[in-house]
Amino acid sequence: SKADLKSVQQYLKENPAGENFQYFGKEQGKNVFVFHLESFQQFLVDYKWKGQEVTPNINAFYHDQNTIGFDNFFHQVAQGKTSDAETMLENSLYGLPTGSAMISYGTGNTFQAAPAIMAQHGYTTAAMHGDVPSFWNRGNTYKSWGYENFFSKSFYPNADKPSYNVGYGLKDKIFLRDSVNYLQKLPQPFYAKVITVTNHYPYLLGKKDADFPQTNTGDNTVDGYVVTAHYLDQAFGQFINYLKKTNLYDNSMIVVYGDHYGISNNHRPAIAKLLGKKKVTNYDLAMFQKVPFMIHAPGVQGGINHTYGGEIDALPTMMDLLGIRTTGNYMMLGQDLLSTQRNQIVPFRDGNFVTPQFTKVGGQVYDTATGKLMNLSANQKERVGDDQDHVNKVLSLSDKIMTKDLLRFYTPTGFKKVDVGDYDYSVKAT
Ligand code: GP9
Ligand code: MN
Repeated sequence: SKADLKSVQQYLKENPAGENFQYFGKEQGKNVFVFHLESFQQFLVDYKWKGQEVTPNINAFYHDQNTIGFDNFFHQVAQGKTSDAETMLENSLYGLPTGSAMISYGTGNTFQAAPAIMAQHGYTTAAMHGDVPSFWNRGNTYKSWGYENFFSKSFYPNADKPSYNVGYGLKDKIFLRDSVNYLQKLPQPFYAKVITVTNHYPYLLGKKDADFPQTNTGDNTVDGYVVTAHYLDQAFGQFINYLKKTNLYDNSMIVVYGDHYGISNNHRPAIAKLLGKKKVTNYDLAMFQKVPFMIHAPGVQGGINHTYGGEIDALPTMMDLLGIRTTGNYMMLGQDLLSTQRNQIVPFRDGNFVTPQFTKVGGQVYDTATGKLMNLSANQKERVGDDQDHVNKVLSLSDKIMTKDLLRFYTPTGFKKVDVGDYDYSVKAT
């Protein structure tokens, strides 16, 4: 109802994080790539096994002088995994506590998502994925989000060839090689999202593609992770090279993110071995939920940024660089990671959270800086309580927006409502 909408508006008014004028608009008008690293965790960045970097290309990208790399950035998904990561990245709204927002609400709800916003700023928009459009209800959801183009499996030559596929669709190297043909033809500037799949549980890869030694934790579902991550990294490296060859690299802002963990908390002994620890605490597991978020922005000086944030914050950050004002206009629940007025509270979908001071998990509070279990003073208790209230509030507001379809009652200034009838993703016979 309108009253629910008011409570969201009130919250946003009380929790503004303005843009950062040093970054605002620095990437305005550039092409935008959103590169989805499947099941990719931050610990892989600069990680070495048997003396070799697992992901040399992603590492080089992370340390590039024009890349802003975030090292305290967390995934915030629950069961919706990839789909809820996409929902957060492109709407700055949370996924659901159970199930998937794209499946439950992607068809029918009103959204004011990144592709629609970009299209209204003169961008061509496209999503690319080497599987069928019904997976995670992408085929319908992307229309609601205003994607003009969705290149899925049937757009890719020989997509059914067994040697082209593993797990959840086209192998990343083939998928990305063939995606370039479409990207080159898109009218510029464009906003393009590329979703990889090969680095997905159970981390299987044929002999021909496996080019990295397995780890030796003894846990079968874990030890192939670096092998597929390495494959993804090679695919990423090739893709960046295509961009350089086609001159897309220099006039593009490239956003790279990991969607969620690849190794679940059920594998504690293996995680301990990977991290070189005797055993892992709940704190360690919370930190293990960090995923990459990197923005290669040719117009700014890069560096590693230590702010605490998560997937919910990605969109306001991108919009800042692109010169599109969101504060006070869009119903986005995240805060610009580059803003100096951020609250740095990172809610997990189960109500736990991380701040630069406190890591609240499993009913206990750890000191985020040291990882030590805390004996809270009265004052600290109060602060933890306040943070918890904030987390509960923002999650429940997000759920209200999603489950009650509140955005249909509000249209941001300068935004034209999406009409799903405008889009048709079926393959045109050639
Ligand atoms: C499916 C792929 C994997 O298309 O995105 O989804 P996930 O299992 O990671 O949620
Ligand atoms: Mn995923």
